[in-house]
Amino acid sequence: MDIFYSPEHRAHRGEFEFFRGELVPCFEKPERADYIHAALVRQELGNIVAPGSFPLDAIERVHAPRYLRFLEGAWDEWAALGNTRDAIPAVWPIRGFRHDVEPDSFIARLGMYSFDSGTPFTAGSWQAAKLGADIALSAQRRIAGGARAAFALSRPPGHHAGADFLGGYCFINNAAVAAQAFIDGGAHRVAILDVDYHHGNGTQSIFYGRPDVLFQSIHGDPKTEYPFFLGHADETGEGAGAGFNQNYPLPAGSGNDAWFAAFDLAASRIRAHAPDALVVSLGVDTYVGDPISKFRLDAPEYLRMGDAIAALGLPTLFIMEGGYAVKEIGDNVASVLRGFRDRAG
Ligand code: OKP
Ligand code: ZN
Repeated sequence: MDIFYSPEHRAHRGEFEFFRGELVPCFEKPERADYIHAALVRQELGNIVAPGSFPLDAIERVHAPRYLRFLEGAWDEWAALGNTRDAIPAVWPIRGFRHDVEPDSFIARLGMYSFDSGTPFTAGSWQAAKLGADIALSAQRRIAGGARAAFALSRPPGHHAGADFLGGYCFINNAAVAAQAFIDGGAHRVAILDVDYHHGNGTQSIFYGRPDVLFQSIHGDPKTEYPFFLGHADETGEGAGAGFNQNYPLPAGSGNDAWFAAFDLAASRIRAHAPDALVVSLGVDTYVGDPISKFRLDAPEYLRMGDAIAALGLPTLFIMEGGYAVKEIGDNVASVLRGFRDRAG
């Protein structure tokens, strides 16, 4: 399958994030994509293809224009204030605060458009996030043009980003942008399967009221796991979207069997939806060796995961999300693609 990639992802390079009261080097670092790229080339899993560039319109189909304008100008604004270090949000308008008045203060606007302090905004964050969306759209076009599968190899990830907020290392929701592009290209129904360890709160919120894009997410139980405030089993969609969202929260410590039991439930929902295309939010932070996550999937399970996804028999767009065991991330992602290829041909 074609692998859409650009080394320009390195433009986004956060310095520090808070971890247990300390500033530590960011877990979401450029080496992640470099290691994946190297493993896919080494294992000859596909041709590396440079992405095209798309107008912002396709991104504005799922993100608020004023949020994108803010992201696009954020670094210049921050730098004009005399700053050289990353911008990290520190104040948020929670319950009872106003959301209708956009403040003039940069740090207040950064807070308004974010939900955590773990997502540094750096000099190249906008460029890398926009490139990630271009990679997702390029891969989506390949599938719309008849390919069985494609892989959008990008960072930063996207599934925590909502219509008008960033967080969880995410700025633009690449999976949502791609799913919407399928719909805009004439697809009647799309399914998104989110296998990242963390609940895809951004993706869920974008499609929560819609019946055309089914969302299925297997993740650490938000009662104890990030992003904490969304991702419970009773969130099943609203209005016209009622019944088109399913979450499969599993306790921290869950292993292979529990994970694949949840996968089977998600797979039958996807089959029942009969989508024209499947978007996979591919995080491999379910791996037993992941430093910030608590599932216990062993390396060979990623082959099985790819095989099980291929068995759905759908045009499949893989989009890179999380995975922080950097030394193993390449082989784990390669295993998913190899498992897929060995079944799908
Ligand atoms: C992004 B993705 C560590 C606390 C957790 C946020 C995790 C975001 C994960 N300092 N920080 O879903 O892999
Ligand atoms: Zn994750």
